[in-house]
Amino acid sequence: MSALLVTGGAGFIGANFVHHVLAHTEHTVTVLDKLTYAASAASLSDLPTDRSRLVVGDIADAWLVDSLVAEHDIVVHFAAESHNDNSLDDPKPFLESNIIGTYTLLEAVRRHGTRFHHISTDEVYGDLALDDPQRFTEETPYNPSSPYSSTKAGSDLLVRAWVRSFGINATISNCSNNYGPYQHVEKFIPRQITNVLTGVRPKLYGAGVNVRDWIHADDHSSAVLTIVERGRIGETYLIGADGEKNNREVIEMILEQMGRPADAYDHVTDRPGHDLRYAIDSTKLRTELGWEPRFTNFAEGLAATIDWYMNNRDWWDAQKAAAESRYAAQAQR
Ligand code: NAD
Ligand code: TDX
Repeated sequence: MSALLVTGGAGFIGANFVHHVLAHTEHTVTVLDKLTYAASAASLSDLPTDRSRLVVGDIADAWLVDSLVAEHDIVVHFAAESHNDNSLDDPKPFLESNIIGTYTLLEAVRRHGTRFHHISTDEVYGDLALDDPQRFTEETPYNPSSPYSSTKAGSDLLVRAWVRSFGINATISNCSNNYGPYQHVEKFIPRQITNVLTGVRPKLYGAGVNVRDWIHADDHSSAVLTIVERGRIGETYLIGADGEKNNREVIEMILEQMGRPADAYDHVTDRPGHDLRYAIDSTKLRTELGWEPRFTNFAEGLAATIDWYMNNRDWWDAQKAAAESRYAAQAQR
């Protein structure tokens, strides 16, 4: 049994991870989260209070971070500004949270000798051509495209440098696109589901040929827990579940599953610098640590996700209007 400090645990993937850890282990969990627009304390409202608590605060607050790290065995670091479109509009919070915030945590785990796991993204590798037979591996050179992905790449490199220079006990994982419950409605899949539920036509950027490699957030959680428990210190593990789909296919699946005509969507202005394709080769994680995804049927995982948004309108109603007004201010997307 360990005491986990989970940064960003009131966000999408962090909340799924906290639920996963409390359901499948004896660990206790402290969430450190600034509760930005992307967070939802409601995602944590049904947790056992004897094994979990929420501390509202900033990962860039060195005093707070030091005192919390001192009380915990393991830090699992999800907190970040996470949305590419917002990073094109205003990059500064991405530097503050993703770079300075990660630096602040690294200095604290260095002082206290604490085990640290850093959550990152496949976007640090840039993008692939549609017909490229290669997928990203742990050896792929970094080539990020957006302000968001460049700050995540920077944070990964800080972790690697702190491992090599100061010998901290850290691992890194880079995962592909997640879907599932508790995802903010600014993101592609919940945006389209909630568009349909509010009588708005789904919005596809450009031609919609861009490919994302989808993984259910619960599979991301089980992979992170596996790496936290058995990963080799200093190593990077790629997490993916062989879920490549282009955006048009996904929008058509959502419309069909929600009983609408498959072509009842609009093409809107493309994202500047829009990455074409992501694809993960997760052989290292599977062979070295024996991890396997559980949600291997995307249509079933998507149907369960649609059900979750249909049954939890209170969770997303307030964030929907705010997210759409941000989009309205960003080049008609
Ligand atoms: P999210 O935006 O839903 O949640 C991020 C959380 O971090 C929020 O609760 C927010 O309040 C918190 N946060 C942000 N800045 C903070 C700060 N300075 N101090 C304390 N808390 C702060 O993001 P997500 O989609 O859950 O992503 C979580 C992590 O996983 C990120 O590091 C992201 O880069 C990574 N990731 C995401 C995906 C994906 O598909 N969403 C895929 C791969 C990796
Ligand atoms: O309305 C939309 N229409 C659309 O076509 C939105 C919001 C998105 N898209 C497209 C853009 C992307 O090709 O859908 C795809 C997915 O978009 P996002 O949900 O914004 O995700 P993406 O940019 O791929 O990044 C996500 O995966 C990697 C997460 O937001 C990142 O945090 C993670 O690192």
